[in-house]
Amino acid sequence: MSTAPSAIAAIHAEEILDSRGTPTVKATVVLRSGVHGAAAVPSGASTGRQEAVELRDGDPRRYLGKGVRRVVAHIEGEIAAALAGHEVDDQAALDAALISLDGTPDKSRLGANALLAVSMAASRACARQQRRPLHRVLGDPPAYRLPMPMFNVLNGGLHAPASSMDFQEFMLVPVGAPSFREAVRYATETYHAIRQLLQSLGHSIAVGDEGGFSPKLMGGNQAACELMVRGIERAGYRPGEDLAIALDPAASALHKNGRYQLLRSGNQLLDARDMVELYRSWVSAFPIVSIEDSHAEDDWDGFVTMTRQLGHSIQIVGDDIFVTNTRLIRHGIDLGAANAALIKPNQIGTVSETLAAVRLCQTAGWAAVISHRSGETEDAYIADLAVATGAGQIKAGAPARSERLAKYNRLIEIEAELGDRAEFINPYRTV
Ligand code: 2PG
Ligand code: MG
Repeated sequence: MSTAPSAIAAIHAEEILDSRGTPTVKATVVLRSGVHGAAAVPSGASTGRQEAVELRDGDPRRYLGKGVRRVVAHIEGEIAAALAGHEVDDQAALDAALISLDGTPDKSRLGANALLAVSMAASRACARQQRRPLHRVLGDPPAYRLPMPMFNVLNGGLHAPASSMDFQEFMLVPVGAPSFREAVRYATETYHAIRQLLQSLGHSIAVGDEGGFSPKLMGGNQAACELMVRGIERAGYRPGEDLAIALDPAASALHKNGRYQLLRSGNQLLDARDMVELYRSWVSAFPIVSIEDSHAEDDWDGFVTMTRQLGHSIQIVGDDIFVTNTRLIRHGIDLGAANAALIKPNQIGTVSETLAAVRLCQTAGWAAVISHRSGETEDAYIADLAVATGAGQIKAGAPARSERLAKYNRLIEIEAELGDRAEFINPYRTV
């Protein structure tokens, strides 16, 4: 047990609420120096089956069974006792201790939410102790690249059940912007243009879980892409050159009995190859640069076909199929099942494993897209993570709602802090 200033003296936890009004956990790591660091864990709705386990109380008398008092107890009890005296400078050792303390392959005993909250809070405490920004502590060597943002401006699927879109996310990608700050402006002006278009057409401007509009458009998914293009033009930008489109159909949620059911788009029933053909037609009709979860999490063949057919022209991202797990990403690399992975810290449960997933992608020549969850908090941890890893891409929802803006605003701050050293590159030119 170390008595160094950077050794852990105490760990506290709190049951707080996420952006959907669902409980989540926040941990605070206190060092012997008196410095402390806190972090809150997000929560998904369209989760992959192989994600690390998000532990909940299951007590129907509180928060519909979704309370996390057991997680709080695990952090303040077993975890705090085991980590007392651990130095936060060595994140890998700290995370290894958390993983072995839990002792299960899916972190189901103590909860991935318990482990991740502590893992992230410890790295924040470390940054504070070293008086360095979080991205400098997570990134070694120092990284200066700001990520290309993907703004989810039309929400469908599980994030907006009443909308007319089966597909979950229609995102604006400001590929022509010269800086992160300008990227935010391009996308936000377009978001407002889309709002005006919806209003002028008499549609609802209610938003889904990630702040994107969730209207009932005639023509479902395709109409959403058309609306994106019209919005880009109305805002005075050039589709494809200034702003492109990225999609997350989140196809696991559409896959039933071996078929993809597009119930909101004229009741279509498609197989994996039909889906590829649908995407192919869209890629030629719309300025699409990236498609995530084009197929379901267990449809490896569908992903391989998709990558063979379209992987040379666009980015194919795996989310539910890889769940930020190096074992699954490696399998995907071997099969050629994608050319990019979505990276969500709470899918795997510690900071070190998240960093390893990004590194694996980078070594294989894949892209890595750092991502929020649909249930978020004001914690902007992923903004620093995106810069630290040099991942080059982030998705954090619409340019609206504070839990989304916290990430974008933090990146604006980091860009300013980096000054002339900051880099902002269009990552799709190389795909
Ligand atoms: C996704 C995410 C984030 P959720 O599918 O990529 O947008 O959604 O957090 O609900 O899994
Ligand atoms: Mg996804």
